[in-house]
Amino acid sequence: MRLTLLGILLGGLLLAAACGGDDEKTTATATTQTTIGPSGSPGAAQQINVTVKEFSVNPEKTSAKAGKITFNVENKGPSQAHEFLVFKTDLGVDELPTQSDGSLDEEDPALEMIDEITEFNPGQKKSLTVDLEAGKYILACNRGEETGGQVPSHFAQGMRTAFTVE
Ligand SMILES: [Cu+2]
Repeated sequence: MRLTLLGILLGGLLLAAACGGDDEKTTATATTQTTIGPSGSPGAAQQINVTVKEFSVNPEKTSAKAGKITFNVENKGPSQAHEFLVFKTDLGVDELPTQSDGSLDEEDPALEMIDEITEFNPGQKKSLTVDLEAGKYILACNRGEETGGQVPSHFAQGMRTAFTVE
């Protein structure tokens, strides 16, 4: 009964959004999110501090509850810029697909790219908020640093760690 009513309500909102002008559309969208959003305080993300450095990715916790998660990532260097990638995959942290230089093959279908913080310098802090469903994830840096014509991958040198969402 309640589901049916909800369906009618949502249908009405969608209809209103489709027929209305921009103002009405905005209102309808906000109402819908309030109705069907996750329980608990909306918008409150779990905060997880992470440090990245040469060469590791170190979250203060290796698991979180499904929903919004904010990774507060600090680059502790000491000397190199790092990035922060969030991938969803069923593969273990040591069985991930790599390219010939040892870097993570980000295009592999076994990986689902969620989001990233692009390269940032030692001493800097950046935050990334993602909405994660239950599953297995990888937190990684996949930067290469040119050295004598080679590009040793940060990923290959250990900048990867498993993260579980329950
Ligand atoms: Cu790195």
